[in-house]
Order: sequence, then structure tokens, then C-alpha cells
Amino acid sequence: MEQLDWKIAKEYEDITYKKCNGVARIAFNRPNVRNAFRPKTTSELYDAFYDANEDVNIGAVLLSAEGPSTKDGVWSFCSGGDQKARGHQGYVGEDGYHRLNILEVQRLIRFMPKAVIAVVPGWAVGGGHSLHVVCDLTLASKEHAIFKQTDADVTSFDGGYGSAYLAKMVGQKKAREIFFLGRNYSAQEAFEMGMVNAVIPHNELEQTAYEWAQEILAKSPTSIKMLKFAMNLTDDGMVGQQVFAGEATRLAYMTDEAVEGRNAFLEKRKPNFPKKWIP
Ligand code: S0N
Repeated sequence: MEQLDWKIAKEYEDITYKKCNGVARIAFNRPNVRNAFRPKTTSELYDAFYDANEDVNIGAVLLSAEGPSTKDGVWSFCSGGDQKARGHQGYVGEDGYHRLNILEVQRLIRFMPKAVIAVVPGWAVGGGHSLHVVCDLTLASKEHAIFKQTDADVTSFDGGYGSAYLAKMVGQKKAREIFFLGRNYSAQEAFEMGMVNAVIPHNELEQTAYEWAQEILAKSPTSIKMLKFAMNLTDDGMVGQQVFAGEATRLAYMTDEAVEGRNAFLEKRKPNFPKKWIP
């Protein structure tokens, strides 16, 4: 097995963030509360994802979790919003204000032009379940991963990707069962439903995730980006079109026409575009 040289990219309190050979690994690090996220966690996640997005040497991101809990040895991916950080109007940050910023993290995962793989070593619950749904791929621990939706138990629910997009993934009936009944599903059951790509022996999970990321890195970066945006487009409305079309504009910049258009403006003359209308 290849020995991996993960380098710490930045120190945080609630997450860890490392990079190795074009792969970024962002991991929840609150295992004693089943990796629940508080506003500080979501700010740190946003910061790390933003960095991974901006770093041109990173082509794929693993969203994983540290563990197990030192209290009882239980593994978790994420148990969603920290119920102890919930005030009257939502989750309260250190500054006393209520925020819903996990949705900003979801959007960054969704719209970044790089593959994001959820690496689920244990419980994926509530907003933690929604995060795996929004990732491009999910790999789950055969022995320890459990998928569960408790949003309707605690009146803290995701009416966006976590539920509506899940329904596109597993079908309407199954998604309603997941949310309305809040049952536990094993990695194998989640795989059979179509919301997990592979069930992996626990001690091989991280290495396998890294290898999947490396397989993706071997592909054409533009193709991966355009395919991700194309697959998102039909579910993301005008924003999906905006994201996809932004890349079309970027490609258009690379044509002779774009060079002529810019030069003509700068030289204060009419543009003389190449007269080719290629069908
Ligand atoms: C994960 C569960 C099923 C694990 O059960 P288990 O193994 O029996 O462990 P416990 O003994 O229950 O827990 C161990 C310790 O961890 C603490 N803990 C666990 N989860 C949380 C949590 N989410 N918040 C705070 N603490 C948590 C326990 O308290 C316990 O601590 P000690 O040892 O001190 O007693 C089980 O733990 C469970 O069901 N957890 C709660 C899951 C849950 O309901 N999560 C919230 C669901 N909703 C969301 O996540 C909404 C997300 C969201 O933020 C959002 C989404 C869309 C739009 C807006 C928002 C928004 O920002 O509001």
C-alpha cells in the first residue's frame, strides 16, 4: 500500500485539513458529539472548501471525519447541526448571532468544479446525511456507517438538496420513508438505494477514497468540471445554467474571436471576426 504524505494545509479547531498529491482531505473533528457541526465548524468548513476550490493543484476533495469517539469508540461522519448550539432562532455563533451557514457549505460543494467525495466512517445523520447527499460520490464503511434522517425529530430540517435532491437520487417513496420514519440504514442498504457508490471495509476506507480521487485526477480536468456542472444543471435552475454557462464563456475567451473582440476594443476599431460559421 502506498505510504501517503498528508501535509496539514491549515490548523482549525473543529475540523482537520490536509493535502496530498492533488487531493484535499477535510474532516470533521468533534467525534465525541458524533461530529455535530456548530457555527464555528461550518465557518471552518467553508474556509477549507474555499481554499481547496482556489488551489489549482487540488483536483478532488474528500469530506471525511476523524474518530472514533474517545468516550465510547463509536465512529461518525457527522450528526448534523449541534443541538446544544441551537438558540431560539437557529444555531448561535460565538458572536451571539444565529446563522444557517451549512447551506453555504453545501453550495460550495455543489458548485465547485472539482469532485467531492463523502467518506462516511460511521453515523451520517440529519445535516450530516444531507452533506453526503450533496457530495458527488459517497463511500461508506461496511462495518460502521449508518445513514439516518432525524430532521423531523428535532424540527431542524433541510428542504433543499438534503431532501428534494435525495428524492431524485433514491426515488420519491424511499426519500419520504427516510425522512418521515427516520430509520437507520446500513451502508449496504444505502448502496442498494443508490445513495452510496461503494461499501468498503472500514480499515480500507480512507485509502480507497484516496485511490478513487487519484482515478478522477487522471481524467481531463475540463471534462470532469463540465460533466459535474452538466449533471447539476437540470436540478439547479438558472443558477445551474449560470455555473455551466460561465465555463462556456471561459472556453470562448480562448478563441481567436475573443482575442479579436478584445483587441478591437482596445485599439478603438471595429472588430474583424474570423468569417467562419462552423456548424
Ligand atoms: C447520531 C445519533 C443517532 C447517534 O446516537 P448514539 O450513538 O446513541 O449517540 P448519542 O449518545 O446520542 O450521542 C453521543 C454524544 O454526542 C452528542 N450528540 C450527538 N449528536 C449531536 C448533535 N447533533 N448535536 C449535539 N450533540 C450531539 C450527544 O448529545 C452525546 O453527548 P453526551 O455524551 O455528552 O451525552 C444521535 O446522537 C442523534 O440522533 N443525534 C442528533 C441528530 C440530529 O437530530 N441532528 C440535527 C438534525 N438537523 C440538522 O442537522 C439540520 C441541519 C441544518 O443545520 C440545516 C439544514 C438545512 C437548513 C438549515 C439548517 C440550519 O443551519 O439550521
